[in-house]
Amino acid sequence: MKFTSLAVCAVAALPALTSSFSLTPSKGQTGSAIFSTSADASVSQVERNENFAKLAGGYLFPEIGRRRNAYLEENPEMADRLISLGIGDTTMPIPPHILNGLVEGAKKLGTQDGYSGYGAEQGQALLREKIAKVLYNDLIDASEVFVSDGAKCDIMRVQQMFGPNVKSAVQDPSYPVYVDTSVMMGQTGMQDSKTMQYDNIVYMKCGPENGFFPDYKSLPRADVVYLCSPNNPTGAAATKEQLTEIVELCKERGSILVFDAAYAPFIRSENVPKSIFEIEGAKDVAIEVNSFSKYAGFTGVRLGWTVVPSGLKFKDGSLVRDDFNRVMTTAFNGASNIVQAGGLACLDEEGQKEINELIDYYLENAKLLRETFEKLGYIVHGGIDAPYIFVELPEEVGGSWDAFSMILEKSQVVTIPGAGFGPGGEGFLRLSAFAPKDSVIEACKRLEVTMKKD
Ligand code: PGU
Repeated sequence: MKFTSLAVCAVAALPALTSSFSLTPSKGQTGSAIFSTSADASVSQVERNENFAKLAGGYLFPEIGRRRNAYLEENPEMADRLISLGIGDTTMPIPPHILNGLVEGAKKLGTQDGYSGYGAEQGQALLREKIAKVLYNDLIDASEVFVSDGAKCDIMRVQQMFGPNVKSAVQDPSYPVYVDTSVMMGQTGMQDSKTMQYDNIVYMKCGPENGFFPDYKSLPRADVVYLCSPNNPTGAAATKEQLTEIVELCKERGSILVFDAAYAPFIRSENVPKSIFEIEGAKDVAIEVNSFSKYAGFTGVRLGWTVVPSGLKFKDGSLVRDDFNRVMTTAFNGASNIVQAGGLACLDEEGQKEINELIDYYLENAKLLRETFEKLGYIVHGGIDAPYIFVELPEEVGGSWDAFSMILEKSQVVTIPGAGFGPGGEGFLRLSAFAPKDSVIEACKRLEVTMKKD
């Protein structure tokens, strides 16, 4: 493996963005003056939200896209060779029964009887009931389910509900939305340029040494604890014992657990809960965000849900569900009625069967990726109950952004550097199994050459 000859970008974490938009100065202006002169008609008198100025760079995934595009601009002949194992975006078409649900949902809108306008902001009653029954075995009630346009959007809404005065704890590394939205909400101070951590966030280190599960007990208390299982980016799936421990701890410390179960259908192992509500006492401490994105190839269709238990209370005794309902009714107008029809189709027997087949397909890809790196002598995590594999990089690589650049340049395979998920991700590389099987096989062939150890 040779890293030295490459013009790699040696940054430890996500660097500040150079905008990919072309800002053309208007007549008579110089390029630099466009940002600074008060004579510029486009400069308002509105103060910038200071929290946005704290964000250290752009959002991770567009930054990956920007680097891929920059590479292709310089090497247009490589366009056809490029394989994306970067962003976790589904590639398989929506299977027939679920697709039919969407089509029928759309057709209904063309009939007088079937037409519907603004839906219930919390989602259609039938879909909420089916989610509670089929996915939670009635461990929760339909009235605790809020249907939405996706888990990412719900994480921001949960943050809006909590507001600026809470302290959040995140797994490190973690899906960057938890930290970025905490910063946007004003919960944090600045990012320390050495540790790459934001002030007033509790970073719960998750590495091979603790089985990628946080040791919350030994860390300062937080008001809100974000936990994702199966995990993005590490691919680790928490056991029943681990989840029981964190639920008990949150109860003891008076924290609210926000459990992100977006990858739940990938769980195939025994003793790995698909929902936090399988854990005794979880309804006293936890909210669960979830999504149809990875279940059914709905990343572009957009459908998710959040479960807020009816008994969960804030310190003053008020109900968390009431405030979340206030956010949903005020700033959301219900998921698309067409899409909710697709969601219903996902939850009947045929839909469930189609979903399982899709998941099997991606898990097979994950296995191929895992085996490729293992054969080369790397330590590989994840990829068993999750669509991501997390590869330990040898020290001589220099950094995960270096590895990202090297693989892009030498193999034309897009990956995600672990450092993009927080400082704890440095030294790792995430590869996504969401890709056509042929592409994964081809990527594995190329990686066998590029990642060969000397
Ligand atoms: N939660 C987790 C843990 C995720 O990894 C993702 C997507 C979501 C929620 C988003 O769910 P939606 O229901 O589709 O909103 N993670 C992908 C996509 C990244 C992004 O944020 O655009 C990934 O590659 O990590």
